[in-house]
Amino acid sequence: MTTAGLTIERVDTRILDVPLIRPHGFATTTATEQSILLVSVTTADGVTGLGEGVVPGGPWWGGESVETMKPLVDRYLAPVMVGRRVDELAGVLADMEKVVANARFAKAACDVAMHDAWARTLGVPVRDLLGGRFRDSVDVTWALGVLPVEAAVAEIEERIASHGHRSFKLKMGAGDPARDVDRLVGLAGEVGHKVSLRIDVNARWDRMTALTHLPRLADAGFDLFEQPTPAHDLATLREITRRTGVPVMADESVCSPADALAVVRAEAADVIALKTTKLGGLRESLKTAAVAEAAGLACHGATSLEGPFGTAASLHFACAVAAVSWGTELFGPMLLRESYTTTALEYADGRLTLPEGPGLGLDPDWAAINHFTRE
Ligand code: MUC
Ligand code: MG
Repeated sequence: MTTAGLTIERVDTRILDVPLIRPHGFATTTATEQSILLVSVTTADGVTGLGEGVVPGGPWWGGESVETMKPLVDRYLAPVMVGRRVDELAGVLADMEKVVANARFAKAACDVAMHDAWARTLGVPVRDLLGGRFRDSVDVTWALGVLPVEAAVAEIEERIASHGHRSFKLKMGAGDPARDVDRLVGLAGEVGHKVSLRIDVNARWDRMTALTHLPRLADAGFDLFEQPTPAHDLATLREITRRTGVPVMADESVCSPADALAVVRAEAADVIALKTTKLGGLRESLKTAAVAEAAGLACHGATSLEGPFGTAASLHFACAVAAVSWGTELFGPMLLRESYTTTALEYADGRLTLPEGPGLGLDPDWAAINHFTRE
């Protein structure tokens, strides 16, 4: 390895469309495939690192989509990276801020690809660049889309039997709140005694709706309320935290270290959904986790339904950072009907184990990638 060899020679991007094993219903849309912007960074030494630009099912979540990310990377972010060393991450990210504001999902793909290339060049796992070994595996919560009670119970029973999951997240916010709550209270009656249940409303309820209906879910034994109300309204999030006695997780409210500080100051949540995608990558995620840890808030290793490379990046992060102490939901690759890596991530007994090997620990299956590449 030479220092000149660390220099980024090219950045390539392509959009993959990968079918899901079953439709995944969110509050305002249902996904049947996942689109992924695959960013590859290649150095003068011929080392290639990969990152994924991924949002959960489209721009409804945060305004970015693979279709917005690709031109931003191709036209604005790639020129910042080309000619720079892959170990100049802080400098490259600072220079990216001069040409592109926000666009954190797009920047995350670039940040992860650079981490992968840098770690591969050094022959170490990405975890070593994030502080080194803290844990080797993480607990994985499975998320169900919006489903009727019978179908949800059947899927939970199947996931317990097949993969040993012990915690489940249920999407809400799609229908009439009272009926939605009836549905989940019924579900809790069926399986709540043997698994942990959480909800995610994706910020779709207003204050009155949340304060009216969440107590019923608290009484039914739900263990966590994820982002019941809009991202900016920290006062309502705090009220919910105070009134229901169930931990509240901030997701849409925390897309940066500064957002985390605002949630801490407002005492608006007990847990922060730490997504390396929405936060703009691994370095910004380290800053966010530090804010949370200093304030005594737990972090949950959350997902935007990334594929294997994006999930591996979040797994390396969760295995390096003590503050990711409230489990994870890094199940994305299991929701994809097929993969595009030569080896698969190891899911067993409701847990995910860090793969061996340099970089992200996964290698691309280019034939599969070509198959899923959008023309
Ligand atoms: C979100 O809002 O948390 C994570 C799991 C899921 O079903 O949706 C994603 C995004
Ligand atoms: Mg969420």
